[in-house]
Amino acid sequence: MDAAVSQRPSHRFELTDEQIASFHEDGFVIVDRIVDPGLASAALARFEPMFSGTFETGLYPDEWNWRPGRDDPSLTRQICNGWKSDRDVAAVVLREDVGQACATLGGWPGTRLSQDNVLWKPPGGRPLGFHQDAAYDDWAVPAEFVSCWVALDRTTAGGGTLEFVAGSHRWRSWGMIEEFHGPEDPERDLRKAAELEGVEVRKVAVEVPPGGGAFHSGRTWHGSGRNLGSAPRRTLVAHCTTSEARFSSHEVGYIYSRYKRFGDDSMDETHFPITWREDGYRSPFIRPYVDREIGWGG
Ligand SMILES: O=C(O)CCC(=O)C(=O)O
Repeated sequence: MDAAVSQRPSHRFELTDEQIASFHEDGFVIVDRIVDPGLASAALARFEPMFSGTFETGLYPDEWNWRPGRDDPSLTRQICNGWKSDRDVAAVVLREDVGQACATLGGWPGTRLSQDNVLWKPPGGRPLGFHQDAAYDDWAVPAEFVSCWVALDRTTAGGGTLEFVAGSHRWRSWGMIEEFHGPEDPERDLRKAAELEGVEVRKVAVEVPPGGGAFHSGRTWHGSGRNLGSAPRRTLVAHCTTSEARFSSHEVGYIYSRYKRFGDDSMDETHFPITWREDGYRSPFIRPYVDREIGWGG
């Protein structure tokens, strides 16, 4: 597919009132189509080269958590901020309509991308522990997320898809879980949190076609089980926060606080781009970058 054409999909995602109400009720909403399947398959084609270290823009991603030959093949492979390394990933996670939807759900004047995740759970791939995203974001103020999870393959309950715990966005904050990557018991912290709340866990699996997915709150418990199917489960996630977010003046995130300047708590749009704002603003580099008119930092 011509990359430049792939950046201009016909479909523009918009939330319905029912979807917004459902997000506030359950802490998530599942959607059959967020991006064009063509955009999803262009991003999918980048997984092999990225995980084996071929990065289209020349820049390494912020986190590259699985490499062939080095890491356990049964782990779920993860790259964070793949958008800096690859424009087909950027074309999904920097979308204006995704930014607008996250701002609507978060009640924000605009959206900033905090990080993306490029996730690849192979057949037999191990779980990701159930957690709340907000626990991983205390280096920012407010530590608030709305995330857009986009399936690039068809997802099924047995295929290790994402699962949400309905209503868990109303539970207390838990903090980081004991084991995130490949735990034997992915629900260990979740069970303790539910016991503290005195509630039953009601899990809902995200089963969607390529290009479909879900939006969830940073407070909603979620995770995923082993991939018992014969097909890989590959996903992009845009973890979004408010356009007003700033760095915490006292909490240091061991990766993302590297982008904080001394004596300045503002977030640089080069690393935390504004994808949509109610006054029409969007970080100016996004369009020419995604359309390949400029390279990284151009
Ligand atoms: O896709 C998964 O299994 C987990 C994704 C996740 O943790 C997230 O989207 O925040």
